[in-house]
Amino acid sequence: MKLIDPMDYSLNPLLTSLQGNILKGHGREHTTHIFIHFDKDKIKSVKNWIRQFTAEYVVSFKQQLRERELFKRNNIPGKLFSSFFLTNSGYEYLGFNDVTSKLNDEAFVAGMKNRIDRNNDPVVGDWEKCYREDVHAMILLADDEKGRMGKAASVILQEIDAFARVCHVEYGNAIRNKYNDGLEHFGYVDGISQPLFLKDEVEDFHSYHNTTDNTVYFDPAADPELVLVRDPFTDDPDAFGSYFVFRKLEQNVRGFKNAEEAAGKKMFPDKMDEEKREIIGAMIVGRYEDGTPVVVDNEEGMIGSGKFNNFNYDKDPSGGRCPHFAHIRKTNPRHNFNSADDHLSHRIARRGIPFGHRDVDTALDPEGLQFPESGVGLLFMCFQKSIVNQFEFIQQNWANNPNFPSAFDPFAKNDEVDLIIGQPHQKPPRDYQFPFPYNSSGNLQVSMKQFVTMKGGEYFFAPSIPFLQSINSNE
Ligand code: N7H
Repeated sequence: MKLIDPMDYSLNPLLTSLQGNILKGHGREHTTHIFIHFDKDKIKSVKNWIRQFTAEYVVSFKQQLRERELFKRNNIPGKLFSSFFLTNSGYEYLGFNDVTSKLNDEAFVAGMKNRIDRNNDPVVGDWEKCYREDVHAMILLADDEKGRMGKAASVILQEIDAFARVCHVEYGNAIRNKYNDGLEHFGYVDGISQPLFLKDEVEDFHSYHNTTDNTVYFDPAADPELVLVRDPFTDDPDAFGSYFVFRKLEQNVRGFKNAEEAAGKKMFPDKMDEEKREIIGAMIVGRYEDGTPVVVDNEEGMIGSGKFNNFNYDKDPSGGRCPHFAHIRKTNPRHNFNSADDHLSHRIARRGIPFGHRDVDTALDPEGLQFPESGVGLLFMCFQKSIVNQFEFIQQNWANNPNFPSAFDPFAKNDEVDLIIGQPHQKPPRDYQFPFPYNSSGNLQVSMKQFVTMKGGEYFFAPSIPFLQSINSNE
């Protein structure tokens, strides 16, 4: 496969059979996630409903692209968006007993609860109660109009009631800065760096960054095969699906901000240098709040920062500008450290959205006193071809690993467990070496705890639309 050209008519069968949101985010402001367990002995009703739900609600990638075009040309906003996902036990419930040989991703087959050793997740007993249950399916609803989404959700919940139990419902809500860039709860622009599968998006990247042949430092173009899997449960050769990871990650915003402030005061004790203290958070994330990569600049405010992604770490091998523990450097090193392993193969298509409400904006409470310690965070979601080689690889081999990349490269100083998502074996705090910026040498050693707690989640597959339409209640 190559980059998708939406105007290439020969791709029509692929675009109509693929669910939306996989090759490009749906971009809606609000989401509802309904986790379902089907009732025993209701298989006929379940099968009928899945077919009906698909026809009425599930949005194909073709439809998503058509809505994108309407928005671009006539400013007409998209309608309610919906997708449908099944777990391994969901497939088994539906009577597909050969799932493990056909959808043979080891992680998907086992389910997230049985992979806590891989990801170093908290024990299942510490997950939110609802995530301890055996989930069969998840429905994603997304809309810019919250009321319309709510109405659809209540209709769906009523329908489901006849043959399933709703284990729980989660809600996501985008938060934005003054430039309208999407944020996460620590206050940083999120969703800037993604693998791009559409030809026009790759062209936009080059035009935005004004690249010439010699000035491409990062290539976001990705073969759709990075996230697509031939749907083994239909003969349709153009039917593809994708493995999907869902994780509820709670953020201790106050803890993060206080730690940033305390370390910032140590690095820049002079009150005159107060603004420079933000570099601590930038070194933890790898970007300033506005998106400016810390490897490129040591203060925020770079023009175009909220979309800037044309950089790599080649000129900073030791981590003197952007520490190796920085979240975006850990999760995408933009470099092959191990010649036997292509880092590009581990990329994921991230589709997360913040959850939980908070009243105080980061900029309005610099001391962080009113920030929440719990109840807010990220509904992390991503698509991939292999959960083992993509999400789990990033979590285990890179984020949780205090010796990545120094195990491969002795010049790589200051690596540690990722301070955003790392889940170390030893309980925190751990010592982090923050390099002194502005041409100074040496490091400030700071002991820091983790600020993100995994509350539960599951592994799913987003089946192709032809498969969902073919589920037959007579079989
Ligand atoms: Fe991350 N954060 O606020 O610190 N992430 N992330 N993430 N993340 C990124 O470049 C964040 C999580 C990746 O290509 C940005 O798009 C938070 C998980 C990858 O340069 C910010 C949480 C995993 C990238 C955050 C969280 C990843 C990335 C910068 C959880 C995978 C792209 C914006 C609460 C296992 C790296 C951007 C690249 C970027 C944050 C979770 C992976 C601000 C708060 C679980 C691959």
